[in-house]
Amino acid sequence: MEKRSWAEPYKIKMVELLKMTTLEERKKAIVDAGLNTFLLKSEDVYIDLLTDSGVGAMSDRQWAGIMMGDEAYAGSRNFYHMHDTIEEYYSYKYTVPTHQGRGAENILSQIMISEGDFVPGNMYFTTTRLHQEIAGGHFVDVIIDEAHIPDSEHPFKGNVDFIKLNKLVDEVGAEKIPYICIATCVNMAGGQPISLENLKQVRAWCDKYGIMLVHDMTRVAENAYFIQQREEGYQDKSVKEIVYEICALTDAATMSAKKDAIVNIGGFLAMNDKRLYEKACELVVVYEGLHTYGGMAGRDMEAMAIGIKESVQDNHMRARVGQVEYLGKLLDDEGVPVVKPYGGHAIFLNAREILPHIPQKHFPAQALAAALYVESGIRAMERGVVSAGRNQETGENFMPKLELVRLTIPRRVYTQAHMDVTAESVVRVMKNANKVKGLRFTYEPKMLRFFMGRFEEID
Ligand code: PM9
Repeated sequence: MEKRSWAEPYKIKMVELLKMTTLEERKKAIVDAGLNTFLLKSEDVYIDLLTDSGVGAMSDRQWAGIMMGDEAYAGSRNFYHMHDTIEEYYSYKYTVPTHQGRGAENILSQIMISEGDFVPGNMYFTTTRLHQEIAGGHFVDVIIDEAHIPDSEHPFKGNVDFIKLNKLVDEVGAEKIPYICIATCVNMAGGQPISLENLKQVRAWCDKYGIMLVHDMTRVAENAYFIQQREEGYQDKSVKEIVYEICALTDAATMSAKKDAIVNIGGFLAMNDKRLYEKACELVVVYEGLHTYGGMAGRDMEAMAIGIKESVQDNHMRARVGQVEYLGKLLDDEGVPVVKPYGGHAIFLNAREILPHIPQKHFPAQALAAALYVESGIRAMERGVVSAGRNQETGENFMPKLELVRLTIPRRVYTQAHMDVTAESVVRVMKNANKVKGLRFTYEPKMLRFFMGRFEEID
């Protein structure tokens, strides 16, 4: 077969210099950080694969847009540009800007959820579930079982399981379900897409029960790319067309624009219903800012409008996902256990298999992320029992089937050689896996403990 590589559709105009550290410096840095990669100083990190959130490289057009910021308190022209772009590319009629994704989740949860409600979703996300719980709701996982199996090759692990969804309605009644929250390219499952076929069925299910369909569209373009590559009937459609089709099936959306829309800060809540929009406007002025900026500067709204247009280009997506796949294949070839199929934004290491001697209660993924940093200065993120947190009612730890370390690739930032170095480092850590020790908390925050929790090794 003819080979076509995924080279980037851009060239590099400016570079950010990195500090190289010694092994001794890294050992000290990780202990100072309580063995939590979130608490490392960025300047002590060589290749930063903590997250793809707010860390993408903006284009020359986006930087030019920054200079066009209209910093009026009210009615900035950049807001209208962003608003119109969201309607044109994502279909939603009304947009309420927020400082980032969780700002939108807070407002939506406060409006929609009453004490004792249930919110089904295709796997939890940390901030999303917390806002649902703060509003008095309970999250219910309705993703297909394959999503919890790291080496299942199901092409659409983000799909909804209707047996689980129907069981929930039978048990609690449709009136206790204010909405269903569907994420595109499900983060905690390993960046796994939902198919359009499944999403259309969710739409029909919502119509049948009169339940609203909310879209966590943080990584919608990556999901659209996978649909183009994998779902029958979509090979000739552009990512842009598929993105629009996905959004048009849903009633409202929360967006962390720091991911797919390639901006350093920003998000929004968008919807088609005017009443919901009016309620959201009432709350945005309390928590975020006026309804025409919601916590963002004019320049940031401009960068977002431009970023949205760039994010749905087929060439961009091919290179974006191509780079993630490139890292996945390197690791796979070396026998490193990773979540399959490869995700859209990250490669997830299966810490259970890499560190079989550490039981889940001693946080193998947290320990693996710390060990990788010490080995080479690469910063990854735990996505296992620490991230899952505790059941707010029983106080027990959630014990997720997936105990993963996420190597998250920022958009348009690192080169193929950085991916090579990353894969080599993971292999070296794996070869010395028996030296990695389990951990315990020395400080455990009550909420979102993965951000600021501190740990020590258990001898
Ligand atoms: N995701 C990530 O690194 C950043 C914070 S959590 C470590 O993956 C989804 C699917 C997300 C997400 C953030 C948010 C919240 C909502 N939904 O971070 O508030 O992946 O902009 O968005 C992170 P904000």
